[in-house]
Amino acid sequence: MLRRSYSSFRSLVEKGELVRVAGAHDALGAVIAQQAGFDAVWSSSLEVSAARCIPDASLLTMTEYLEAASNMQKVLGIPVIADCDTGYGNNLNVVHMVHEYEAAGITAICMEDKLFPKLNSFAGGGQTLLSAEAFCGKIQAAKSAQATEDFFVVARTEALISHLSLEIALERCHAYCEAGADAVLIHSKSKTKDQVEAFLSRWNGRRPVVIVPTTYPDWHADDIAGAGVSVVIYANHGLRATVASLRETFESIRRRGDSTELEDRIAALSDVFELQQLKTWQKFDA
Ligand code: SPV
Ligand code: MG
Repeated sequence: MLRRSYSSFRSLVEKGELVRVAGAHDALGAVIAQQAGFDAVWSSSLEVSAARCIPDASLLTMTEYLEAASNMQKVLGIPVIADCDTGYGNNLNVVHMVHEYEAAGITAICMEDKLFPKLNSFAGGGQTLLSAEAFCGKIQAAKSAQATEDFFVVARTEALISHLSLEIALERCHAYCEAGADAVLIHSKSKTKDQVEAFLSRWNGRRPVVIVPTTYPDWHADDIAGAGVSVVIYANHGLRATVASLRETFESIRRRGDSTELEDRIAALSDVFELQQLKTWQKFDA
């Protein structure tokens, strides 16, 4: 079967177990994440823009991000959650975005409360946020635009990233839930889990919480689940692994003048053919 059916992101969250998500920028990375046993794939703005060697700074258009997410979803048997940055404009852009993503079979999106154009959370010192009121308007626009009950909207606050207080982060997230968000993402660039743990200890639990433990990588998934997190996103590990592996591979071939040293460490072509579902395709030619 070339196209696989998949459950919605909402149905995963509603199971009540920690949903583990891996970031990707293309179908290949997404399928490898699925093979590793991840529950869903994060179509990451950082990864998608890095794959083009341009900054994660609202440079690509909605259509380009949608194409990346859709290319992943087409070959997956697990749902994609699409990183939709700030929603690509105002409330009208958000409505258009939800129409387009939902029509492409994407069952979950995430929007963040930065001002357009945004910059990646780990680049620069923290940005000015959109007012909570205006971001609530975007959430309402997104929720009113969805065609199916299942469509899932994650509201992400960058309050802690922008050095605002825990109180403000909590206040914003509570307001986003009032506006209809299906979950909140509390992002942090702290070197420890403490900030996020403090948030969780004061969260009212009305909606699931999503985290992205890039800068606090030592928090084990079991403990993350125990702390009350519903979704954990390993947002950029695939991209970073790709960079390291390509570099090692190309440098070795250049240095040695042949590729024998690498042959055991790089994927066999048969592995690549399997990822391409070559045998299934060949049946059409039988
Ligand atoms: C992404 O992966 O694009 C994210 C997460 O939004 S972060 O890079 O931490 O901003
Ligand atoms: Mg992003």
